[in-house]
Amino acid sequence: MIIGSNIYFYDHLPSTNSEAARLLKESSLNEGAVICAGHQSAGRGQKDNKWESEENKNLLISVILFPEIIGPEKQFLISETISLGICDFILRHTPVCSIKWPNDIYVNNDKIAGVLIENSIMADTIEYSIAGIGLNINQDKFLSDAPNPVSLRMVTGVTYDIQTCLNQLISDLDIRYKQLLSEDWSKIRSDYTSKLYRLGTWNEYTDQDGQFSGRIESVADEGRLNISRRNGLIQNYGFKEVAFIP
Ligand code: BT5
Repeated sequence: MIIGSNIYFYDHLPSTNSEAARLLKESSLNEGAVICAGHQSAGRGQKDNKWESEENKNLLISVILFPEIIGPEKQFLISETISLGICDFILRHTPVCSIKWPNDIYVNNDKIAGVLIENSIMADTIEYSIAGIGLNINQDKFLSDAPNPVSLRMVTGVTYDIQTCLNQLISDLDIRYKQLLSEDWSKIRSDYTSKLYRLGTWNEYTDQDGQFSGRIESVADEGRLNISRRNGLIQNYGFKEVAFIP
């Protein structure tokens, strides 16, 4: 086992990703170390976004990776690998799970988990990658302005043992990470594509030119999203260049 080789538990932290970065600077951490918190006072999403989580109800973890064989130009593979591991975990408990590009995890039209990957890039290599995961397990009420949160308990009606869920998630992430290390990248890419939220169906989006009707076709190697238009043209988008209209 690589992921979960060491697990560090904290009752409270500002953010597991921030703590992981601090520990990486101060001490040596093994690859696969997992920083885990019962509560975060400053859980982070992309840019200035925040992550809401009621104390001891959910999974809040950061995984330390040293993915030496992945060059910076292939870093989206790390996102794909982590998203797939989370999906594998959710699919143990409920039959539907998809990945809203680039790395929100959905059950039906609701967000059950978010991923914040922070890579440190030195010259031509990824020095380390911190994969932060917030996964809603037993929370029933969300108090932030999150538009569509959902938890596993809200989906299935079951109350889960958080420690058991952590062990299952770690095991599922470990399997996917080994797939990445064995350079089974076409499998990772095809599994990721096949799980894309809204793949192959017509939906509404907005880009810098306004609203349009589009169909998600695929994700390019570097992680850009290919969306076709009614006129047959395919356009590709980077992160934040296109928004999904509910
Ligand atoms: C994410 O960002 O979805 C990545 C969240 C990663 C959180 C984990 S927790 C452990 C680790 N340590 C950290 O400090 N962070 C990571 P983004 O795509 O920017 O989405 C954030 C948005 O999701 C917010 O602005 C809300 O709209 C919504 N949101 C917040 N909390 C949510 C929740 N619990 N469930 C569903 N949606 C939520």
